[in-house]
Amino acid sequence: MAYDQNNIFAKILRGEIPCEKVFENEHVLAFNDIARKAPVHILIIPKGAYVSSADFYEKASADEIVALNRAIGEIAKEKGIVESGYRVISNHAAHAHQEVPHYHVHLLGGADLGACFN
Ligand code: DGP
Repeated sequence: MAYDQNNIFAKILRGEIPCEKVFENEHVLAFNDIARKAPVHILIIPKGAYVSSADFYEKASADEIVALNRAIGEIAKEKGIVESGYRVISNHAAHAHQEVPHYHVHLLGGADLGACFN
């Protein structure tokens, strides 16, 4: 699937649409999810143009991959949810109901999220 430059997260990255930014560095932007599913619900995205996790892990540089994964831990620490716990989810394509075709990770926490699989 080709990257769509008009997807909503591309517009956020270009500053065309506002977001509640919680973290930013050279490779990564993170902001609150507009449809919050937990007290902490943050979307962590690479600044590069990657459609989904398969695309990102195939094409991104090691620096980009490390930066995104390290940002998850840094934000969790900043939000004070490392001890209580958190969940990291990334939806890839149709069966996972990925809505926005720019790779993103959901960081959820701040309350008991229930069991993921049972
Ligand atoms: P997914 O199904 O994994 O592609 O989830 C996309 C998430 O993006 C969903 O939880 C809602 C969120 N979202 C969609 N549009 C916007 C937006 O304009 N701003 C923000 N902050 N979040 C958005």
